[in-house]
Amino acid sequence: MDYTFLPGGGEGIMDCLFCKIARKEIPSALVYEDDLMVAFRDINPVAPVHILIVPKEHVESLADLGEQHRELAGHLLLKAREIAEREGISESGYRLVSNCRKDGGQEIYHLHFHLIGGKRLGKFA
Ligand code: D5M
Repeated sequence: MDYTFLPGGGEGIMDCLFCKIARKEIPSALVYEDDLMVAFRDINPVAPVHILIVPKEHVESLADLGEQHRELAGHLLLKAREIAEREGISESGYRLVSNCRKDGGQEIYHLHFHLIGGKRLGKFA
């Protein structure tokens, strides 16, 4: 199959690191999975809890979400809340953030939310 039509110079479904993690081709510390998403621990945690919430569909960033992703977007948010509860950080609080494109500091061009908590977090830059 020809994936060169995809944005990002051909970097897409086959090459994408988070697609590979979702397909279990690369191991991860998985904390949750269903038909639409996976959640796994960030390899470089910035807090005691640092989990990545990742759709299985290859959407590049928050800026690339469309009307067709309405259900998926809601699902990711509600599951993030559930996972936070399961991780025991719901009462003390946490941060859910998605770095979007260059100025947002996005490194992996597959949509993801960082669920970060377990300590008092500093304010934004
Ligand atoms: O965040 C990308 C995040 O992805 C960053 O916090 C490191 C994390 N990362 C990179 N490779 C892996 C693997 N293999 N497992 C788990 N976590 C990983 P961004 O918002 O794009 O800067």
